[in-house]
Amino acid sequence: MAYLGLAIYVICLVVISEIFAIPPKYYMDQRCDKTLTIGSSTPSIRLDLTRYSRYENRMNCRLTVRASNISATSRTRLMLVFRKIDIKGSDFFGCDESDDVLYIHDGSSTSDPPVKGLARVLCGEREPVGSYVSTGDSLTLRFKSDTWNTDDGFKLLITPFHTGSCLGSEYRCNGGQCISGGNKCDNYRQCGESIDECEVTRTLSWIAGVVVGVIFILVIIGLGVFCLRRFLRRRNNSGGVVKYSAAPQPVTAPPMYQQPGSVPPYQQPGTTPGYYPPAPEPQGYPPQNAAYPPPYQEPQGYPPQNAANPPPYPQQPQGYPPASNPYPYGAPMGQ
Ligand SMILES: [Ca+2]
Ligand SMILES: [Ca+2]
Repeated sequence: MAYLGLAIYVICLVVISEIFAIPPKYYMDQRCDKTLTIGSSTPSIRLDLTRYSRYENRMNCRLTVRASNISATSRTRLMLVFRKIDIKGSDFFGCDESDDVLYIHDGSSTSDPPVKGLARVLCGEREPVGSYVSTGDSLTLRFKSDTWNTDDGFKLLITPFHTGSCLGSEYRCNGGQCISGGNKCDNYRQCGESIDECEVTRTLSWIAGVVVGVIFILVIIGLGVFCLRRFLRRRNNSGGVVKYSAAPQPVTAPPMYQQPGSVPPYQQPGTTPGYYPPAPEPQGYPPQNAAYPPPYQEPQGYPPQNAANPPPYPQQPQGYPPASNPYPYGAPMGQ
């Protein structure tokens, strides 16, 4: 819990520095062909190539950064530290100036020489280690990109400094540079080393890195297990794979069919010695307690006895001729 609390403290420090822009952040692609002056009250600045995740194609941007020079004791030179660089070209064996590259000149013009210690052309993903200083009060950066394939760009930390005797409010780097005391313990390494950061800050940063790394690994493992179980469940549901259990399960025999009135086979008592359970009572048809079939009903006669209006029985047909005149056309001969 103690480590977690320290990690939260460092994370909060980073979040607060981002919210309040400490040190202030500038984006080079928003200040092309301009000069950015760092005031005497500004301990240092952050300079990113772009605020977006990737820079644009066909860039040709130049920016001069200058330290204010208002008195003889002012911090009139600039110290440069790389926080990140991601400028990948098509040539994996070196920087090709026809691809995406960065130039940093020691002066206010692109015709000035590169900063001492840095290559004339910068690219790749491995940021130069340590700090690099100007001889004057200015640095000029130029970034150019070709027509395809972009990357993250770069992130720099630029700090005004002077040499000689440091004031009480200043901090001295190992290289003898006097920087503003406001740079101390702010979670940014303006000296290019860790000496301008407090011991506790470095420890907390290391712990926070470990905690974040462990959480990241656990999340990756959890996602992997979740995806694997989901995949296996889908495959089993599709019927393509028969799922076997770890231990064999007993198979239940199907129920034996019983002929009505017969004795089930293999249960003939008395054929061999031993105990035989009584044979089950054969089930007749219909079962005695079955609700179906319904009881026999007396057929209904015709006409129904309880009919309301039974039709009359047909009358006896009338004879012809009538009995009162048996010979309407005359008596037969001989009578
Ligand atoms: Ca490119
Ligand atoms: Ca610092």
